Amino acid sequence: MSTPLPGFEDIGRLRRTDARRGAHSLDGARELGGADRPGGAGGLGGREGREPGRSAAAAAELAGRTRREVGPGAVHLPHWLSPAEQRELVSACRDWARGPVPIRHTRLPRGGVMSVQTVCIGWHWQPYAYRRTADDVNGARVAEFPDWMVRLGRRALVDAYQDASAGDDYTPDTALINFYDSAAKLGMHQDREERSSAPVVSLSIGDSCVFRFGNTETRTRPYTDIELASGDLFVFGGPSRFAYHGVPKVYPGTGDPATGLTAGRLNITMRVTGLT
Ligand code: MD3
Ligand code: FE
Repeated sequence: MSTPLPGFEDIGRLRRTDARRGAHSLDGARELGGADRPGGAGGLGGREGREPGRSAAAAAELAGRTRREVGPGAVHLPHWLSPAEQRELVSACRDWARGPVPIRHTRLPRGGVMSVQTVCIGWHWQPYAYRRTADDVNGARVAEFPDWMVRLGRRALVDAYQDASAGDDYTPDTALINFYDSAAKLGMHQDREERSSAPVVSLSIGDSCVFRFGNTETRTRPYTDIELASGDLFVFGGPSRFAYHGVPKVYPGTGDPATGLTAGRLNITMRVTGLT
């Protein structure tokens, strides 16, 4: 289970970008890519990695990848993150993967080990509770949850729910950063350790995967399988917040190395713990 971290192998050589204070470059996201987003002004494209003249929204439309409400309060917004935002997030996650709490395969209480590797910020999730220190790793206090990520989460709710005030009361205080190598999977589960029913914001970067969105009653059918690709946003609010979900498969080699991830899949989920 001691898989190296494909795409994260140069962790030790990267400078710490999260040490920067104040404005984060992800705050410039509206200028970088806002016009390409659903609900945006409808840009003429020109962003890297795409044919000139075709915006991300137009490309998504052609590929059948457009905003979709998968269940009540569950909204999938393909191509939400620009290539520049994806690179920034990969860089920030690489810094967090180094410490203060190193990324690791979470050990389960009954002896199992997760194939996914996880690092937490804000609060440390350890099956099945949140705490400030990573007592199952190195005992260190986790990195602070940055303000720029709060703002990113608010923007996610505005765009997903197409409501300019949807993010006003949203203050996520933890994120689980999951890294999937080509063999990693996540079984069907609910996220119930948070003492809040605020939405979960999920961002995917790197290889595509099958995301299985189930129901609130059982970990089995009925469920909907959705392909999540690099740059996709998924927001889980309302009744969908407590639905079973999982990741049965990653498609190796489908990510663009320009994100900074040469292999594997990165998923960031922001949450409100309701803890103080
Ligand atoms: C729906 N992560 O970290 S993201 C997790 O891709 C987790 O790494 C998956 O499930 C991943 O707990 C799925 C989508 C997601 C995350 C949290 C949810 C969907 C959710 C919580 C409630 C409902
Ligand atoms: Fe989950």
